[in-house]
Amino acid sequence: MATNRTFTMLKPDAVEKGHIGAILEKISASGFKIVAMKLTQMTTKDAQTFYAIHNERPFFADLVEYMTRGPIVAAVLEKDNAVEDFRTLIGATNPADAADGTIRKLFAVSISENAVHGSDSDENAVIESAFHFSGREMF
Ligand code: IDP
Repeated sequence: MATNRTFTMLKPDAVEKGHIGAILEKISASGFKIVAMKLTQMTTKDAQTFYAIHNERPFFADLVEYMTRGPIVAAVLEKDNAVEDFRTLIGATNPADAADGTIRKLFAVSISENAVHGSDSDENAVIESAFHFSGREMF
């Protein structure tokens, strides 16, 4: 059964470019309620653990370097069908393939620096939320 929460990060490129406000506005306007949020920076070990599923991929070292180079906004979002609806809102991994109006189409630089993360399953939403937030930080 689908849960009603997903996990997101506004990635270092989006924060560097000053897009936090615009992206959060789009998330809120799309019906997501923020139930946890913070500005934080991942360590190398954090990023290697968070993206462990990609550790054999050729882009893994660059991904870890990118995700640790500056602050991110981590947040937990609530909405019916949150995981699927948020993946639709952010668009395809490669902004060149992302639909018009999606967050990646509007704000991403490239397939690697693609502005925003969204959990790809309910199970991962729970794991990723717990990676960044304690129970008392989620409302
Ligand atoms: P997703 O973020 O759309 O779920 P994943 O395949 O899980 O996409 O990849 C995780 C992240 O790794 C992407 O968001 C992107 O930052 C990076 N990435 C994925 N594929 C590539 C690639 O082919 N080259 C460089 N970076 C990539």
